[in-house]
Amino acid sequence: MSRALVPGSFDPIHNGHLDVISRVATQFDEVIVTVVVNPNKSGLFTVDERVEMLAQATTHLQGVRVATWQGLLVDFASESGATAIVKGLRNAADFDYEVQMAQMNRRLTGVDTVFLGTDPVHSSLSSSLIKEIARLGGDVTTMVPAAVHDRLLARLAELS
Ligand code: COD
Repeated sequence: MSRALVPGSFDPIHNGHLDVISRVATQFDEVIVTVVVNPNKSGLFTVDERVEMLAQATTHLQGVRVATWQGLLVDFASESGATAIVKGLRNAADFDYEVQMAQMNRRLTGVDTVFLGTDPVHSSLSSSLIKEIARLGGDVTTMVPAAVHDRLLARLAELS
């Protein structure tokens, strides 16, 4: 059985993430979307909320499950039996950052990273820009799943 990890902060999941996850799900028997917990960084959403939104947004995708991990991602790959880490690339800056991490991960345990070029429709999307636009009153309805949109506006309203 082929198994891949798709890691990220997912604070929150957006349509670029979802596109990558959907495409990976057609290539591997099992895909573990992994919310990587950074104890030094607090997000807009808690880890549990991010997991919930990811699970909801990927419920239609066969073989996709959601997990959390704190620590070296390669250790989770070994523990879960995943043979690949999959990353979406938006641009050259993503490539420069990701390729070094991919080389280091391969050096650590031999796990390979597979890159998927983003669909151009989604290449301007990032969770931080989406949060900023929504915070400033912009329309992000085409950028995130509908349920995430509702939760995003509700969370920002709570904080204002
Ligand atoms: N289209 C396609 N893909 C996208 C888009 C988009 N519009 N936006 C983001 N992505 C991809 C990115 O390639 C990213 O890898 C992934 O989706 C998740 O994005 P984010 O923004 O939720 O997550 P990041 O960038 O904050 O996550 C960074 C990781 C947590 C994945 C990374 O730091 C990591 O792998 N950490 C593990 C800890 C570890 O092992 N460190 C040692 C490394 S050598």
